[in-house]
Amino acid sequence: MNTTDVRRSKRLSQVLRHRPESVGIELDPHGWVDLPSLLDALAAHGSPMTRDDIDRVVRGNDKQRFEVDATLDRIRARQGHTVEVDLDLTPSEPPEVLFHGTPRANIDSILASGLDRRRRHHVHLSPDRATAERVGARRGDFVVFHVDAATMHADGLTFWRTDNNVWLTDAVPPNRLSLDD
Ligand code: HQG
Repeated sequence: MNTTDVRRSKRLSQVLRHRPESVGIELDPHGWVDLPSLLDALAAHGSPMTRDDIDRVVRGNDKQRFEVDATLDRIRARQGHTVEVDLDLTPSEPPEVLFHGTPRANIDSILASGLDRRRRHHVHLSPDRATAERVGARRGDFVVFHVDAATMHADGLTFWRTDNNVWLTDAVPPNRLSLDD
């Protein structure tokens, strides 16, 4: 994606996950907004985009962050919201181990109290180490935790997998975490 499309993608993330009111729209209870209204709202608030721009950003997105429903001509973010939405995710059985990349400065706090969801709806976990490294590296020096998802699942804790292969859970207790060597 070129830098203009990256900027468009970030603007869409901000509107569809965090601040729909910044362009005067509301998401429906499942996070959707119809595309003509979104285009009008973006244009009215200084971020004009064409339908082609949106389609290109959705298709070219490195993490497939957005989902377009062609039948109803609407769009939503697949996950990562801070506004209240119900994504209708189906609980799934996780792989034995999941991964979480985080700034090195968080180690002590995470080992003491586990992972919590902070401002998001869920704790986000990665299916492989390389993805967790990319998540951690967003904020500089990082570490990767292994999450004993199999035991958590056996303990009755729920996991959901998004369509773009992010694993979500409510919290990870400290005794189910270990630091990668
Ligand atoms: C940390 C991006 C101290 C947690 C990424 C993380 C991901 C604690 C930060 C997705 C803690 C929250 C999510 C505790 C959690 N003590 N620190 N007890 N519990 N934390 O951004 O997982 O580009 O909300 O380790 O690629 O970093 O937006 O979560 O460092 O997939 O699509 O609190 O966001 O995807 O940070 O990232 P975030 P995250 P997008």
